[in-house]
Amino acid sequence: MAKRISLTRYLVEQQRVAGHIPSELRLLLEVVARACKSISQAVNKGALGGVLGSADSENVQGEMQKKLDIIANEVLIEANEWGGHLAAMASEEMEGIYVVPNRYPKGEYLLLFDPLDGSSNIDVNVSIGTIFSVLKMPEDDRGVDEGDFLQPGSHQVAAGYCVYGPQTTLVLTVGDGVAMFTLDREQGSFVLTQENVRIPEDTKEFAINMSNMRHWDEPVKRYIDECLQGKEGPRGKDFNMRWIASMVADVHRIMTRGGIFMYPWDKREPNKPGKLRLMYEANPMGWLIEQAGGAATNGKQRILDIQPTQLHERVSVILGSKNEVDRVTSYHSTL
Ligand code: AHM
Ligand code: MG
Repeated sequence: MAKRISLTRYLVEQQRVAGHIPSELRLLLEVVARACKSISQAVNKGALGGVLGSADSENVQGEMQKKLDIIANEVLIEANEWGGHLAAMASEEMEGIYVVPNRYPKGEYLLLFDPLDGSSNIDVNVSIGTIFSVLKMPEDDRGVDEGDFLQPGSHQVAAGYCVYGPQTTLVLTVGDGVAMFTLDREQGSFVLTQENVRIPEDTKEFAINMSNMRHWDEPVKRYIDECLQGKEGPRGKDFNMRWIASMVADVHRIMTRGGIFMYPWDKREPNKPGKLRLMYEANPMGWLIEQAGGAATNGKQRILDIQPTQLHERVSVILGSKNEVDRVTSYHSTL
């Protein structure tokens, strides 16, 4: 029987053999994975756990929160605040940063998360997930504040997501490629199921919310229009479309078989740069995609090079198979 490699062993080897991560970061990632296991359990219980439905509150973005959004946020905070690895946390569901209380030791890392991405899919039993990103405190910084989080995605030291679908799968990078772990529910542990994930450079599958078509900018319209023309059009091949409306699930499909995902800027709210959040969604996903050989841009610039100016900043997102992302990006410079 093939040897099973647990997440713990994988991380220990990343630390000891490969020298990629310090022990503090390894422990932090173990805690995040443990929190994801608890969230997975709550998600699985669904109506039996009384966790479905709205919470009658709004988050900082003015979106209605679901009960599970709040539960997942609390699970991540409670799991991570006492371990001594973190200085502070930031979440899509909290207005300001959460500084580790003085009663606990403080570490040198900053954790950012979207506790439950794809909230609109919770009640209809479609895959949802947790997205996380880890940064280091700037050197010689004495007290932690919001400004410490405003680092470009290229500064991330770890990033990942956990998708709660037919299987619970944790996908992780510490800058040495992408590894996938599947939750073994009987054993209660994540087991390595794929290493060195590679996204094919070409694809015949795109993911975008087509109902927004009339609001798109010209470059995105041109790209999708060419895909829709199929074999008879300039691309000379037929394209397939998928849109799950959970970024985690759409990105997971791309990690598995390639594709391009877009949530571009559109004219509905011209002053907003997009729907998705740079720090909790685009940066961690962008780094994972790049680590698997794909690309991630906002149409004009590599996502990971964007200097954030606000914690809850939004961004236009185009990511996935490299040649397709390069094509859409080139349309932005020629139109
Ligand atoms: P959320 O973080 O509030 O769940 O919103 C982000 C989600 C993404 O997961 C998904 O790609 C997108 O919103 C779907 O948006 P739409 O419903 O406009 O298609
Ligand atoms: Mg989200």
